[in-house]
Formats: sequence, structure tokens, C-alpha cells
Amino acid sequence: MKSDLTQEQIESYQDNGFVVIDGFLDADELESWRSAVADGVENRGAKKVANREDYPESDEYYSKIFLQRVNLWMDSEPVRKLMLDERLGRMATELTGADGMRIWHDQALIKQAWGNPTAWHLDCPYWSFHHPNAISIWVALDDVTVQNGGLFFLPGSHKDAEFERNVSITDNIGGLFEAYPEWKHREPVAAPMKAGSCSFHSGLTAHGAAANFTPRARRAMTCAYMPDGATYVGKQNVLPSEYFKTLKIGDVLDNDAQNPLLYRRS
Ligand SMILES: O=C(O)CCC(=O)C(=O)O
Ligand SMILES: [Fe+2]
Repeated sequence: MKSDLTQEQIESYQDNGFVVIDGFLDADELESWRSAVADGVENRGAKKVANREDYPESDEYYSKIFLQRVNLWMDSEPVRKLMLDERLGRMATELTGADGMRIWHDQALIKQAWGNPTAWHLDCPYWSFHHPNAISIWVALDDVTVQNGGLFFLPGSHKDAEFERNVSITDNIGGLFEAYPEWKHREPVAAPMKAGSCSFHSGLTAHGAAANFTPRARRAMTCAYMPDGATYVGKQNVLPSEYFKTLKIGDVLDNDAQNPLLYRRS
């Protein structure tokens, strides 16, 4: 795993709100990630989010954007081994400048053959904490192109995005630009990746993905990270209902069973 970041990569992440790391996994690691994700998805069955039996059902359009299985680390040993890797936490910490990182949630995102596009959106406003150093890794498990559902980012959008302005991922792919009319004429950047490459994006960077215009699935494994010390803002998102009921706005989200600490600067 290419886990050592250059100063140039860190600066590029901070300026643009995303960075692509080519050749992140070597061929053997890529095989382990593919098989771990296959294990996790199969083992999970139809349930979308671990420890949330009551998670709302998706509508028909959304269910054809991707097969989405969240927090596979909680119920698949092979995924747990990959996701609890301290190096991932260190990369997320170094890119953002945070003091440390916890797992917010992982997710397998498999855009099936002929899958719908992923509408433009911001991630962190959905989550139970709001923090400018929220960040996600997105690992390509297949070669990802503009034909099969490659990602697009709006460079620099993390600098003026707001936690209170966002849209849901629906069939209106440009709905985010109604919330941010000032971004309507900005040029997005496509991020094609070879299998085993990855990107990191800020929880405030506008992004989306193309439709899958191929007869094959586009597999990705992702993980969102929460800066250590982030506090609860009143949204349940993927939190188990039992835990959610105990939280008050402003509480530090430091439950190691739900949000394990991956890395902290010494
Ligand atoms: O894989 C996709 O289609 C979308 C990915 C995404 O929105 C994310 O990783 O935050
Ligand atoms: Fe996203």
C-alpha cells in the first residue's frame, strides 16, 4: 500500500478538496480487497447498514445508483482487517491536518451494470457530526472510467460549502447547483482510476459519479473518517438507535465500538 504521502499530494488535497493516488494498492492487495468486499457483501445480505434494522428503504431510482452496504467492518472479519489499518487513519490525518481519525463508516459502493448516475452532493452534511476535516477514501476495485461510473469532483468547492446547504442523492443529478447557484458554471474534474488506485475527498467537496454505461459492475470500497473529538449535531445517520437515543447535541462521538480510533498524532 502506497501510504506515504508527498507534500505535493497534501497541498493538492488542501487546495482542491480531493486527491487521486495512482497505484495505491499492489496487485496482491487489490485481490485481498476484492475478496474481502465480496465476502462482506455476501455475508451482509440485503441489509444496508450494520446495526440499523430501522434504516429507511431506498426508492427504486436510488437502489439502481449502487448496491450500498455500510459498515461491513462490523460484521465481516476480512473487511475489518482492512478497515482498521492504522495507515489509512494516518493518511486521512495528514491530508486534513487533523489530530487523529476515527472510522465514521465504511461502504461498499457497487454501481451495477447500467446503473444510474450518482447525483452531485456533499457527504459530511448527512453525517452525525459536522467537521471541516471529515474525509473519505474511495478505492477503485475495477478500472473506473467515465463510461462505467467514474467520479467527478468540483475543485475547491470544499472551501465555500456549508453544512446546512446540501441535497439528497436523487434522480436530479444537478440539484446541488440549485442549492449552490454560484457553482453552476464551475468546471468539474473527472477522476478515472485504474483498479487499485484511490482518491480521498473532503466531506465538503462537491462530487458525483457518472452512470454505468457498461454491462459490468463498477466496484468501489470506501471509508469515511471522522476527526477525533468531533461532536454530535443531532442527526442519526448510521448510528444504532440505542446509541442515538443516549446522545445530546455537543457530545463527543468517542464510542470506540461504533467509531474506532484509527490513528492519533503522538
Ligand atoms: O461511488 C459513487 O458512485 C459515489 C461515491 C461517493 O459519493 C462517496 O464516496 O462519497
Ligand atoms: Fe459521496
